[in-house]
Amino acid sequence: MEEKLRLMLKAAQQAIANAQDLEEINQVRIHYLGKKGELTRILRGMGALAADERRNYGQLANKIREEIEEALEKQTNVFKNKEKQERLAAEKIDVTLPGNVFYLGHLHPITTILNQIEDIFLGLGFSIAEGPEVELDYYNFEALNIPAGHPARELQDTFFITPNILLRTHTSPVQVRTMEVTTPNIPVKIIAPGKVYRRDDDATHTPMFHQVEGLAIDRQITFADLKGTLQLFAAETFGADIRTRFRPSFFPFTEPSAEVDISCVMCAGQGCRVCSQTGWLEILGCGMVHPRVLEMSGYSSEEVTGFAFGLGVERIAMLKYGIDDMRLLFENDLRFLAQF
Ligand code: 2NL
Repeated sequence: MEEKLRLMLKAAQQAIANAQDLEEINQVRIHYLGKKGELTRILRGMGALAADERRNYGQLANKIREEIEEALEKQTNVFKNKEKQERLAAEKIDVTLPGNVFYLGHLHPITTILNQIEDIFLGLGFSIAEGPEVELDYYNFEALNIPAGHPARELQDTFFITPNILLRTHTSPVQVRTMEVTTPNIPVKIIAPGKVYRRDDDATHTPMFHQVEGLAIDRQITFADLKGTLQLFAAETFGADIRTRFRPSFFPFTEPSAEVDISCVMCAGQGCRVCSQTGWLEILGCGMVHPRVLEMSGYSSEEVTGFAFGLGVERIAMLKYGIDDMRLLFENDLRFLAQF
């Protein structure tokens, strides 16, 4: 009997050692300790023994059951640990690996320059005025001293929607509208930034571009105020060392009129390819508001004077960033845009 039990223990230990996983361990448990298992079968055979023998073998059988249970539990833990190690290994992350790169967008260079220009004039006490891009002929031409048949209308190459409605060719109509609702109040100090449209398309012209126009009206506004304002704008935009030059010019809505050049940003005035060896770059047009323009919008040209100017944002951006083709700004090629 004892021999039987010891052999069974040996066989069970062997089977536990050979088990490959938790499932096989469970099979071993059922085979030896289950209701119809080996141990139960041997214990059943003890019915024929004497009482004291039965007690001895009973005790031995219990000890052996405990030993098998212990061996089973030990091996179960081994497999459970192994499983846990494998799961941890699978979940392990290498924190030294480079992360995923998320490419952030940024403002379009025109928006950046527009914001900078607005900040400069806000700092000088100007307010921002806005108006429609689809305009009436009156606000775009008539009120700016450009009557029907005026050669400037031909030159502007306007996109007409109806004979009376058009895409604004400059942001001046915004200032006209502002004067109309403000008169006779002074001072007026506004800038009008926004999109404008002209039938033009080459390396230095796109059919849509951005303008900032400025207007100041008050008693005794002089050309000196205009010069000081634009010199300050040029210095803030291109650097403190920049020089400006005012050349006589003509616009129907200003008298006198001037074009403003800055010393070349590439060669500082020495003469180079960018400034066509002149040392100067044209950046904007300006002048004293024509008395007729003031009167048409309800101001007395006897009591007030004003200055006005207009600049192309793309032109400023091209000079600041060294861009040689304006069309690049609107092709939305990220290889180009990501550089700014
Ligand atoms: C240029 C020239 C200019 C103005 C725009 C203006 C507006 C009003 C009255 C008078 Cl309401 N003048 N604007 C004046 C002079 C020049 O723009 O070459 N722009 C790119």
